Amino acid sequence: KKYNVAILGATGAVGQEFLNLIEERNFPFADLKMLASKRSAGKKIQFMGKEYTVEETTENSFEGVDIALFAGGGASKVFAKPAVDAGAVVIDNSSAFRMDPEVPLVVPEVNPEAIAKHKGIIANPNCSTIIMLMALKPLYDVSKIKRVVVSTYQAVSGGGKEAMAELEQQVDDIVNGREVTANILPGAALKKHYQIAFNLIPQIDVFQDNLYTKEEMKMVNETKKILDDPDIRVTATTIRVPVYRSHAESVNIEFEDEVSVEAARKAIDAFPGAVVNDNPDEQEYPMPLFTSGKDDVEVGRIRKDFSCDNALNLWCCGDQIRKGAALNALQIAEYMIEHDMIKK
Ligand code: 11C
Repeated sequence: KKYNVAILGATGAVGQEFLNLIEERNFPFADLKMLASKRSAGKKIQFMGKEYTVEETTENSFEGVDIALFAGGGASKVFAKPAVDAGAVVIDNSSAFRMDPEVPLVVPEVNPEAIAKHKGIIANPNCSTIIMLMALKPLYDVSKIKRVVVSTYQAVSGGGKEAMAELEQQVDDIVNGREVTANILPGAALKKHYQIAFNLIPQIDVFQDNLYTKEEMKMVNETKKILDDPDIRVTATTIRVPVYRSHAESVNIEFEDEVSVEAARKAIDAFPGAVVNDNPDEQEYPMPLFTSGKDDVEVGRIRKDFSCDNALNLWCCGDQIRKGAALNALQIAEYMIEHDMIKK
């Protein structure tokens, strides 16, 4: 069977990665629609030997579409309902529906069973949540997790291709002695912008009343929903770093029972989509430079937390645009196809 697919946000970083992955994974598409905002309408995209013209998204864009892959952003809220009404399954990478109790929030290796409860929309979690959960779930299956303390080192790709271009431009300006400007990070819509090149920005997304950022609270709330564990305690500090496309995270995990380093390594290595890269004798550990462009989330620096009973520290890295966004969404679609869950 082949499916009619629409990509909303086809010209952005996640949209382009959808295309790479569709080709690479031999995704069974029949017709492919490239949708974007009015600004990008008319652009040409070459894909698998064919030229596609980007169309402006309207409420009528989804007639005959079986699977609508939404790359994220504000358009999701506007077009999810029209797409579902037209009969498409929407796999949405934005934060618009993630905490909606009617909408499954899915990492296919972690909670695929949630997909069956969908009513047209399935939400893709935030990238830093996905990457952390790829390391946490195999450990959770060894012993229930009581508490997680996470600090993230997030690539500029999370801010879209404009943020990636901004980092590149700033580095070029600095090394060539030109004046540096900042217009995108920490967020295009925010009132102040800071240089990311040779800097760190301790703000991802907007601040909430509780003094955490929205990104930090996504990690807290989405983790509870995906693990179906309202009692798991999570606290997060999310930082933007001058790295192109892989997010890295330092994670402290407190378990109900003791989990040895060996047991943790074994569980993570046996988990699909996660690999252990942890060999201190050889100075081997995950690094964003080497996980970029790859599908697997790498986990290393696994060690006992001597300051707390039943606790481990680890470090994980994963490509934000792949497993953190487009790959996870496409895997949801593949799971649904495999289980004959897409109406034709
Ligand atoms: C970042 N995590 O790194 C964000 C990007 O809720 O899907 C993705 C935002 C989201 O900036």
